[in-house]
Amino acid sequence: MTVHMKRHGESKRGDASDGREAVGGRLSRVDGPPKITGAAKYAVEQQLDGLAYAVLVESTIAAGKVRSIDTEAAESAPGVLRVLTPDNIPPLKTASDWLGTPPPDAPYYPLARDITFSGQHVAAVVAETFEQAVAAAALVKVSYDEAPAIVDLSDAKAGDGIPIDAMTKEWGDAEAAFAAAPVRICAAYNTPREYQAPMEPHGLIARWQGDQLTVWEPSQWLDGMARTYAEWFGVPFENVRLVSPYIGGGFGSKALALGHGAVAAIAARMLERPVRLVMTRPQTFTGYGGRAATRQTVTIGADAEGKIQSIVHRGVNETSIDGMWVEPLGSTTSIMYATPNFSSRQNVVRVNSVVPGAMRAPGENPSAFGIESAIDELAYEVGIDPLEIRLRNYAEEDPHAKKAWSTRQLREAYAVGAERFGWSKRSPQPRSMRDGNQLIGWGVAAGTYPVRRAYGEAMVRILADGSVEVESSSIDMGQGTYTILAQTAAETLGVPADNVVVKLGDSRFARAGVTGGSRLAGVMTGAVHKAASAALDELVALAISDPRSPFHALQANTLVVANGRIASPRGDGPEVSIAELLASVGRDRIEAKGDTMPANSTAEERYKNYTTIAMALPHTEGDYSRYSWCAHFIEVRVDEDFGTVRVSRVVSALDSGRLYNPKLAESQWKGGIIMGIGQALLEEGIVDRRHGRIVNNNLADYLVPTNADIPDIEVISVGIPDPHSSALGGKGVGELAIVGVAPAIANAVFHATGKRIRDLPITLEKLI
Ligand code: MCN
Ligand code: MOS
Repeated sequence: MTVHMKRHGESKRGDASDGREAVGGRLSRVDGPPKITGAAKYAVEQQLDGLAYAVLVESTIAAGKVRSIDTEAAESAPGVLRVLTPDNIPPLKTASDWLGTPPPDAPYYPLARDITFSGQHVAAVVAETFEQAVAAAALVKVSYDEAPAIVDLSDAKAGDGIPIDAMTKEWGDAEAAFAAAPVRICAAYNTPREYQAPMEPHGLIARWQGDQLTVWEPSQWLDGMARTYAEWFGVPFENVRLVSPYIGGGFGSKALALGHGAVAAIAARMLERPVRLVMTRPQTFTGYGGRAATRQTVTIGADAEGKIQSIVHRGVNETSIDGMWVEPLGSTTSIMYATPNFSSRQNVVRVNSVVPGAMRAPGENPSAFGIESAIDELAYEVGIDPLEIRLRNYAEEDPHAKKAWSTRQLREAYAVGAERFGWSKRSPQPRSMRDGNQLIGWGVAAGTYPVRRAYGEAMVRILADGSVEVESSSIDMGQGTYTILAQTAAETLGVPADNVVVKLGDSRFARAGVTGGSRLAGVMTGAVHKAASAALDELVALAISDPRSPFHALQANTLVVANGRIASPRGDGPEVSIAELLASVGRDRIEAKGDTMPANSTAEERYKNYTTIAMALPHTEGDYSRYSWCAHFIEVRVDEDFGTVRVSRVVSALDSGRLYNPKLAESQWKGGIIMGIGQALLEEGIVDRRHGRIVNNNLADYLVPTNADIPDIEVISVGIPDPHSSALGGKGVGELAIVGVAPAIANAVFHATGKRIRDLPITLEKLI
């Protein structure tokens, strides 16, 4: 078989005319062919001379102290170069956090003596080969003084936790309004620990050349991670280069430099050799925290028609003993429905686990499970349709910020979704629809995610052959950055997308902030548009003003560039290709670096924008409140005898504003919905209460959906361009669609069975 590879795949040349290459076109993923054929080289696949291999040794207790580490057997094992322990590694400096908060002047040891969770790095073995390192790591003997651990939120020792006052949201008098309301519901909803589980585990190769550090590491944030490495080792930011050309998924887990990275970089420095460290699958469950387990109580008071008078919400999430993670449980609760009285508060509880982390739509996702289940309960209590109750309580403005929505096509999403799903044929009573011994249930729920905005930078080059290069230290972990930036440059410059090469994943390129909070597409299409516009202006100016240009005599003040060719707007002059024009004026390139920072920004502000999240623009800044929205309509079939739940149909209508590439946005939405099905029915980190350890820390036991679990999913865009959300009118896509899936399924399960499941995942023993 011959594999014919072109940079941007095969099929689109002929598609140029149908608009696929422009912004808004359905161009296929330009990184698809290299990924499918294996040509794409992932970060840790670099072959470097003298590469040594590090393997981590992790704590087997969840609380206590390391008494001693016996490394003798490991040190004399074949091929071993060094065994690192807390006693023989140099201390690093503590790095600032992602807000850029100045760190305490305290040393940082990525190998621990004080144990606060099971799976903490305590030692590492470096050897000539990976196999030798694995074998020797098994010979490291760690003895501990064990202390009692708080295993999870339900542990009696856990207590009520610490109030996070910054999360408190209140207006009106929610308690009094609830007490006076004729219809009242109050219920508690729980979500377990969940894990990002990307295909590619965490890992890196670190190499020092003098005081220059190069790190090949899958990364959602090259500049932020480079800053952390630089601060740890006390070298200038410019001395650290992060390289991350392809990423096998992140889902929030790869945005920060982590302890294992510090260990590998220390080993590389000590040995003066490049060191590769790749986590085992079990290690990925504690190398970075998954979604925090949460508990929330939602109390709703309404009038007899189901109009909400009051919402009282109390939430708690787990965090670690020495780290802080807040999973904002009141985020969806406070904006989804109009209510004159509202109160939301949140606590965190410290448990002996790794500090929880970001996982697709942190906050909004578990928050929606609470409020979107509760509103369904209210609908049954009042006796009206679950879709109707949502419309009756539709928030015409942001009830918390008291600002107009920039755009909110949620009513349209309800209408279109209901129509496509056939919602009007739903029979209202639970257990009233069946097919043989399968109980059929139809559920609806809404979802939302804020539009996070920041400034971006990009380099655009028009080269001598007329092709275009776009460079950015942003990344593509599968969501489509390579493709949409090619489309943006192609459209702005008037060249075929096939002639655009997008280079990402190297911190030497124009800087980029974090790929998190579904902000990258909006930020980077804006930056590329700006840089490409500047390059185009320069090209046109050159064509008009350079005496050697064929357009010089035309006396035009502008020209048109389309399909890689330049002509006068009236079509009455010459017409040449970009390459011919550059040749005629003796230029081998035009280069423009553009950023969307305010023009008077200082170098310090620019650095801060790309290496911290401190400069992110609030989604309620100015006159508007900016969110993406969606409505999920889901059918489940529950086996009456066995309690097994299958999702048999999903129709979702989503408002992400203007779509840069509908094909990719649809794929993102489907991915989010699939992850939501996993969350609803399968995913749960199970804690061994004796050892405070996640027992199902592998992909055989931590269940994620496979193709057989997934029915046809129909996604429909109802967005309109939103000029307040981004330069090109798009809102966030990546995280939106997971939000609301789990409650839509739980609501469908109630409709099917009459059983309200308020603890995820909805497993069969909860139904029989
Ligand atoms: N898009 C679009 N129109 C818009 C916005 C986005 O067509 N108006 C499409 C583009 O293809 C774009 C993609 O959606 O590349 C995602 O854009 P955006 O919503 O801005 O999200 P980011 O690029 O910032 O990606 C991060 C986001 C997050 S935060 C998580 S978590 C997540 C997600 O993307 N992790 C993913 N999607 C993922 N997809 C894959 N395959 N792997 C992951 O780890
Ligand atoms: Mo996404 S959890 O913000 O990387």
